[in-house]
Amino acid sequence: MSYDNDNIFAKILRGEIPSEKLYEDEDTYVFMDIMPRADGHCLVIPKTPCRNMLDASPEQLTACLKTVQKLSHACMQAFGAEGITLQQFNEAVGGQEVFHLHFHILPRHDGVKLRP
Ligand code: DGP
Repeated sequence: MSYDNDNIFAKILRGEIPSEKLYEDEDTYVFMDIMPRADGHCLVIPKTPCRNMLDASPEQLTACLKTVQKLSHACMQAFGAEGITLQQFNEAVGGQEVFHLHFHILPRHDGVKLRP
């Protein structure tokens, strides 16, 4: 499967579409999900082209997961969360809608279900 340079997250990385940035480093970018299923729902993406986890290099996965852990701690503190749900979809049949690798960070509170 190929990488489409015109996917929405590639446009966000190029600054062609606005995003609510939470964090950035040399390898990764984090921004709020436009359709949040929990307070603080954000997305971690690599800055380099990558269709999904199946297409990722070890370096891209390592960089993303380091940022996922860092931002999970930050979200726990910022949103007073008691836990984190991670979600990551691969290919349309696996639930993927935007074809640039991303990890959903979903801060969780006791008794509060994820919004649909
Ligand atoms: P999925 O590929 O199934 O993980 O879904 C893509 C997610 O990306 C979904 O939760 C909504 C979010 N999303 C889609 N378009 C935009 C956008 O333009 N901006 C932001 N911030 N999030 C988006």
